[in-house]
This record gives sequence, C-alpha cells and structure tokens, in this order.
Amino acid sequence: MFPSSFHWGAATSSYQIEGAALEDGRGECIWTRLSHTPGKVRDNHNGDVACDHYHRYAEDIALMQSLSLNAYRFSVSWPRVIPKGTGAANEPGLAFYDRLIDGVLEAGMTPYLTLYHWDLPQALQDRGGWANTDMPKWFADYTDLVTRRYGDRVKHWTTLNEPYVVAFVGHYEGRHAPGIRDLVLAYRVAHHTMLSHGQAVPVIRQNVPDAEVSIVLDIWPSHPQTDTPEDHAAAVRFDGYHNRWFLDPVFKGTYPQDIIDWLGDKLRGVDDLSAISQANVPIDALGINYYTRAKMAHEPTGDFQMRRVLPDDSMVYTQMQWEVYPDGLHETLMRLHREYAPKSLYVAENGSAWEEDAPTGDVLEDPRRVDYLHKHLGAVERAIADGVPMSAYFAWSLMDNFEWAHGYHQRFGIVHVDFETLKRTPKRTALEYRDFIRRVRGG
Ligand code: IFM
Repeated sequence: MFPSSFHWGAATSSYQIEGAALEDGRGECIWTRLSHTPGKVRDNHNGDVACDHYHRYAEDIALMQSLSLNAYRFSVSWPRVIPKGTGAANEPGLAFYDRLIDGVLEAGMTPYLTLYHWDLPQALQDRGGWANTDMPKWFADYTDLVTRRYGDRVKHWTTLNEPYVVAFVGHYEGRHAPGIRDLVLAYRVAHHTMLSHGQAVPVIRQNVPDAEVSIVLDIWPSHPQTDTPEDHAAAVRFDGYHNRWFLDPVFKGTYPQDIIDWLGDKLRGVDDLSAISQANVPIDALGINYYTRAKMAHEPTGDFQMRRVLPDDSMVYTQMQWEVYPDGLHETLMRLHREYAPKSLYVAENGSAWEEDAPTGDVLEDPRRVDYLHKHLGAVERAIADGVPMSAYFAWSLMDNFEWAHGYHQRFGIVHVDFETLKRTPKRTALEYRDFIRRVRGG
C-alpha cells in the first residue's frame, strides 16, 4: 500500500528541457560548450531550444496537472541565475523559477528542487570546474542565493543529481561535459562533489529550517556474469566504484576501503571527509535513480579490470542497451534501507527509452514503456510492503528531451515531444500512470 502522503511525480532537468540557452542573461554552461563542439553529441544536437520549457512551462504544468501528478522534480540552471557562476545574480533568470514554482504550487503540486543537474557555468569550468578546491564554496554561495529566494515555497531540496556521472562520465570516460579523460582528476572531482554537498546542506537548513534535504544517487545493483570468484570480485568492485563510493561518504563519512586499496596512488587530493558524513551533516531523504542493473565480468586489462556485459537476446533491453530488470529496484531499496538506513527514500528517476514512431493521433502507443512502468511501480510497492520508508516516485521523464551525448535520439518521455513543432502528445504510459495514481489514491 502506498502511503496517502506519497508524492507521485515526473522529473526533468534544466538543460535537458528549458532551451532559451542564452536568453535573458543566462550564461554559457559546460553543455552549451560541449554540444557546440562538433562531434561531441550525436548529430551535433544541442539544448539551445530543447523542449522550450522556458517559454512553455505553463503548458507543461497544466499537462502534469491533467495527469494527476502531485509533485514535480526539476533543477535550477546555475548559469541562468548566476551567469558567471560566482558574483552577480541574474534577476530575469531568478524570476523564471519564481513563475515556475508559483505555477507548480497553484496547480496543487509539490516542487522538488535539485540544485545541480550537470549544467555547470562555463565560467567556472574555465577556472577548473569541479576539480577546483574552491568549488564547495562556490556551490554553497549558489545554494545560499537559491534557498533564500525560493525557500519560502520550496521545501524539498536536493543538492546534487548523480555525482557519479558528474565525476566519472564527465571526467574519466569523457562522454559528458566537460569531456575530460583523467582518472586521478575524476576522483578529485568526485571528492569535491561530496564536499560541496556537505557545505550546501547546512546552508539549506539555515535558510529553510523546515526543508527535507536529500541527495540523488544513481544506483545500479551489480551482479556477476558467472559464478567464478573473478566475476564475483568484479561485481563487488563495480558496486564500490559506482555505488558505495558515494553512499559511504554521505552515510558513513568514509570511502570504501576495497576501492581505496585498489586505486593506490591514483587516489590523490582526497582527504578529510568529516565535513560530509551523516553524523555531521545528516540528510532527511535519499533519492535514487534506478534504470537497470550491471552484470559484471572480470577483464584482465583496464583500470578496474572489469567489464559490463552487454545485453544479449536472452534479456529485454531498452534503446540505451539497459536491461529491463525491475527486481533490481526492489533489491536496491531493500539494500539501502538495510545497509544505510536513510530516514526516507524516494525514486527520483525511473524510466526507459525505446525506438518509437511519431504519434499519428492524440495518444502515442508505447506498450514497452507501459510494461516497464508497471513492473517498476510493483517493485516499489513490494519494497513498501517489506518495510522500506518510501515517500515518492518520479517518472523519468515528463517529456522527451535532450539526452546528453545521445542528443534527441533517446526518448525517455512519458509525453512525446515533436522537436520541430514542440507539440506535446501524451504517450499511453502517461495515461496509465495517471490511472494508476487515481486508483491508489482512491479517486
Ligand atoms: O537523462 C538522464 C538524467 O539526466 C539523469 N539520469 C539518467 C537519465 C537517463 O539517462
């Protein structure tokens, strides 16, 4: 049974939907820069217009209201409100989020605000970005501005979305902005994301005493491909690299020893964690983004001597090559509750991308996404029955949007967007989700 206070929502992020990339004084961000560098994003797509949510936010709020959602998770674009990252604030940018938040509240929905979902001001990247030791202070100052401005109306605050991706996809694999490939640097960046989280939490508490403060981590349960000890060890290593490297500091104030040992002298500039542990900087809720699991095999070469096994025909997998594995969501929620025991847990993102045709009528039929949604909602429901304190579920995403290095090719929306006309058309998933919400709410 879902609690009556449960929040049912959809999630988005600023760069992926807003567009208006340089309008009303917004500064350049690292994704503006990367996407305008030829060859970095599929078909050289960029977020200059995206879903044009900056101008169509009222339509999007009405859409969510029509789907019976009672919560909306979005992020603030740092360069829209402080174009250079530090220093002068941009009043037109701040006013946009006033309008958005007021509209969400007037529609009877609860806003969940994420401070950082990957669109770092380029001006800060020019000063070293997340690798700069000043980053926690810059982030705290930005947090101060945003919490003072919206804290009277926004009570659900998230510091960072998926610091794993910020650090390792952005600075080790180099697929994401700023497009760097340097393992040592990536660990420094990861550390600064944690310290920034740790500096931001007290600022939120001071400016919004009744806030629910969270961080959002992407958790992939990790399973060995075979029963060999080598594959088992690879699976444990992936869990350490991807999951525990962020969970442990937030909840225990330490980094996992097995990964510290594995890295040896590659781990440099990573020191005191006392500023961020749960004991010193408690959070109220943990948001998790769940999409799939990792099946891991030993690999004789490479920094981590492990390899993610790609799906084969025995698995159902999405356009992202992500296996559909709803049991992993239940497993993850149980594990987090057991091992880390956050006061409350919520699914901050869950969804799937599929090859699909453009709509020809009022609704786009998307049976595979419908199936994915129902199975994952079932996993959440089972976790609640098994005692996990769940407070919300957010579908990723409200609408098709800029899927980072994949451009507009991967469509995660429960609402279809025609990127020529910007017309929104609900997919069947949106209507199924609406009906599910109405059913569990009993009305
Ligand atoms: O689109 C992203 C989102 O920005 C962060 N979580 C994963 C989603 C799908 O890849």
